[in-house]
Amino acid sequence: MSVGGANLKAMDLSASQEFASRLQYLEEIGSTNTYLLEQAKDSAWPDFSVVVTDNQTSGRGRLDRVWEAGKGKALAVSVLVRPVEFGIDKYSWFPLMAGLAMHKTVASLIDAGDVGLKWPNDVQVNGEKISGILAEVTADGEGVVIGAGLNLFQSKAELPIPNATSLALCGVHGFSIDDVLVRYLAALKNLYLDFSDEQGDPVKSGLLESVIEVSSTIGRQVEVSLPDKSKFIGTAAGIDGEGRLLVAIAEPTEIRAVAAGDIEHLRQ
Ligand code: BT5
Repeated sequence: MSVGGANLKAMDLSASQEFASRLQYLEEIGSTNTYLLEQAKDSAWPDFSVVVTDNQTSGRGRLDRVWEAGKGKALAVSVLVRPVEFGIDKYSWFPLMAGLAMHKTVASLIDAGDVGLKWPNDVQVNGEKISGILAEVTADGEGVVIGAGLNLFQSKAELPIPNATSLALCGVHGFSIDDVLVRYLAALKNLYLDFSDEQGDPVKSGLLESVIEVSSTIGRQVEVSLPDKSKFIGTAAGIDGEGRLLVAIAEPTEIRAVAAGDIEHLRQ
């Protein structure tokens, strides 16, 4: 077992340590995902290795976007999984699984507020983004680095977009990084083990049902922006067995399955 040595002593992560096969705390890093993708080339980083910082200087979002959080203000965590019970065709479930784990984390901490999972994996409180997920396949195609950012201590002025929030802004105070991280890792590990036990079957493992249960997207009118920049409006009707969002269109009447893209919740 390896830990972050001297760095880890500066930050007590003893509760979180229990859930990681290897845990490294970094005082500063460009991107925990980039770092762990590089480390993943080495088998000394086993399944469920974790890298964490509260000072990520070049955080990455999906589709080359940026994740921004000031020093000491947010949690950035990346988890390396090397599944043996199922193959790459099931990897599309990791972002949703991580979003669900983060949803559980946030919901367990805040007293009041509506916590929702906006497809595919933004956690929002009262419609404001508190967490984002970026999952990336390792160079050998046999693993995934699941990155998550969670806003902890930012004031409104310290957040990069107006439609964002932090745990502090939701009235959660007096917690340590370890308090938050242990909830996320425990939730993610449970979901991952259940999913592995069922060879990556989202129905038998209960993952699909749990994701649908906390989804704030299903049932809403949404505008979908596809990676090719085309857009359409419809009603989010469900999530299929591959984690795709099913959107019902009126004209022509059809259901479209969206694998990758951005969703805007429209007012009903
Ligand atoms: C995400 O992308 O939300 C994925 C964010 C993943 C960050 C983690 S931190 C650990 C790991 N290491 C990394 O380098 N990344 C991962 P996306 O859905 O594309 O959303 C990006 C958009 O969210 C930006 O364009 C902003 O509009 C907004 N945004 C950026 N920073 C934010 C923040 N701190 N809070 C809320 N919204 C933010």
